[in-house]
Amino acid sequence: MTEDLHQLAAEAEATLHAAKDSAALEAWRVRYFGRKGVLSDVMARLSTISREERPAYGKAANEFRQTLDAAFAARQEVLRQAELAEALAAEGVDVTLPGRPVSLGRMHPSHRTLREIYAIFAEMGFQVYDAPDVETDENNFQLLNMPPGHPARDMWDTFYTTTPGVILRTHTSPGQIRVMRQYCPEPIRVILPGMCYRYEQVTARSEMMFHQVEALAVGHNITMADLKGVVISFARKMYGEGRKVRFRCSHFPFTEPSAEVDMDCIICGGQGCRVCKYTGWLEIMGCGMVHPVVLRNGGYDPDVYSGFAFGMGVERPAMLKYRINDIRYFFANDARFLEQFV
Ligand code: 2NM
Repeated sequence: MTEDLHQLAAEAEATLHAAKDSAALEAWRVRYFGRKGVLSDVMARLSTISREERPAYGKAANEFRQTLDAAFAARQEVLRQAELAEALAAEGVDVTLPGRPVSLGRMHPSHRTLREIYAIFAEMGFQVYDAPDVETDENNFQLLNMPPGHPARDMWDTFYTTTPGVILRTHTSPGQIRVMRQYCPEPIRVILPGMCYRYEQVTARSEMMFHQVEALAVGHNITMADLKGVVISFARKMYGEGRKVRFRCSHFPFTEPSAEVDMDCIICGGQGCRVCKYTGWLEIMGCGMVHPVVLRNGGYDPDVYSGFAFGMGVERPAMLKYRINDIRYFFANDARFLEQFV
C-alpha cells in the first residue's frame, strides 16, 4: 500500500514538472487536490484498510500530501517567475536607458515685457497693485464716469457672468478705483498690470484677452507736466534713449484733458513703413489727468487733489520688440512659440 503512494507521488511530481504554464498547473491542481482528485481518493482509502495497517498507511498518506503540497508550491513559484520574466521581456523596458529630459520652460513674452515695465516704473517710485479680473459693472464703468447707457460703453463689449452686474474687466482701470478707495487721502503712485477681456473679433492684431498696464499718480499739485515727464522717461527706457514722443489730443471718459501718445516708429525710425502705416509714428498709450468725478469716486476731493493716469497694452509692444507678427500666438499655448524666448 505505501509503495503505491511512493509510486503515485513520483508520477505526480513528473506530471507537475511537465506543466509549463499556469493553465497546466491549474489542471494539475484540480487533478490532485480537487474534490474528486487523487489526494481525496488516497484519504478515502484509509477507511477501507485493516486496523493493523492503518497507522502506517495514515502516516504515508500524510507524507504524500506534504510532498504534493511542497512540490506544487515550488512549481507555482517557478512558473510565476518564468511568466514574469517573459512579460518583462515582452514589454521591453530597458531600465539602462537614460531618462527623458525634463524641459525647463521659458518666460512667456508677455510676462517678460511686464517685468521690463515693472522695473522702469519701480525706478520712478511706482508700486505694483494687483486687482481682480472679475469686476463689478460699477467699478468697470459707472465709477469711471460711464453711467449705464453712456455711449463710451460701446467701445468695450465684455464677458458677463450669470450674476447680474458682475463682469470680466475690459481694462485695468476699475483697479484704480480700488487703489484710491484703499489709500485715500494718502498720495498714490501705482501701476496696475493684468489681464483684460473684450468681446471682439479675433485677428492677427487683436485678441479677446490681453494684458494692460495702467499707471496712476494722485497727490497735491500733480500736473500735466508730471504726466509728460513720466511718459517720456518711460518710453525712452522701454524703447531707446533717442525716441521722439508726441502727445495728441484725445478723449476718455475718465480723464480730462486726455491725450494719445505716439513715438517714432521703431521699425523704420520714422521713415514710414507697413507697421506704422507710413505715418512714421506708433501709438503706444493713452493718458490724461484723472477726471474730477473719478477722483471724487475714489474718495479724493478734486479741489485739493489732482492726478494723472495712463494705460497701455503689453502684447503689442512685445510684438514690436520681439518681431511677433500675430497676437494670437501669445495665448495659443504652442511650445514652439514659447521656446523662442530665452
Ligand atoms: C488709459 C488711458 C487714459 C486711466 C484712467 C484711470 C483712472 F481710473 F485713474 F481714471 N485709470 N486709467 C486711463 C487713462 C487709461 O488707457 C488707455
